[in-house]
Amino acid sequence: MTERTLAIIKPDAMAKHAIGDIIQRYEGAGLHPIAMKMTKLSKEDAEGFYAVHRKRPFFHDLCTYMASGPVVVLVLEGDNAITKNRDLMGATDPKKAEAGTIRAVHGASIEANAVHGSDATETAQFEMGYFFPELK
Ligand code: IDP
Ligand code: MG
Repeated sequence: MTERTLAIIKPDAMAKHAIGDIIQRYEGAGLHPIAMKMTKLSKEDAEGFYAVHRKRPFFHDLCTYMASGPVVVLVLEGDNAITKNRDLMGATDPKKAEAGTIRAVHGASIEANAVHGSDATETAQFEMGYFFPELK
């Protein structure tokens, strides 16, 4: 089933100049960017995006980190895009991520873990609307 998912290349991956490598991995897996922008989130932007995590102990640090440098935000389209991207990303903690996944290759820590990917249909809808309200 053709699906769309939201991905973010996070500040740590941007700082190590991994945009090209990460997008190549998306395209190689059949996840095609249909919308993309480079931007710098404000703390408030990050808080709105991660609102579902507002009660978690790492919420404040996470939002500060996400606002610490530029990011690339993309909508990826492809067959089973949500699950496929989660598989490509690897586990949240890069130390536990399967070898060859984006987080295993590029992630620095459980917080600075290179990429975001939507985890379900509803969250993908919310996240795509958050950054690309014009997308239909
Ligand atoms: P996910 O990105 O793999 O879906 P979530 O549990 O949704 O993981 O957490 C969102 C983001 O919050 C993670 O990608 C990571 O940047 C950060 N995070 C998650 N767990 C921790 C933690 O235990 N300490 C610090 N940051 C965390
Ligand atoms: Mg998540």
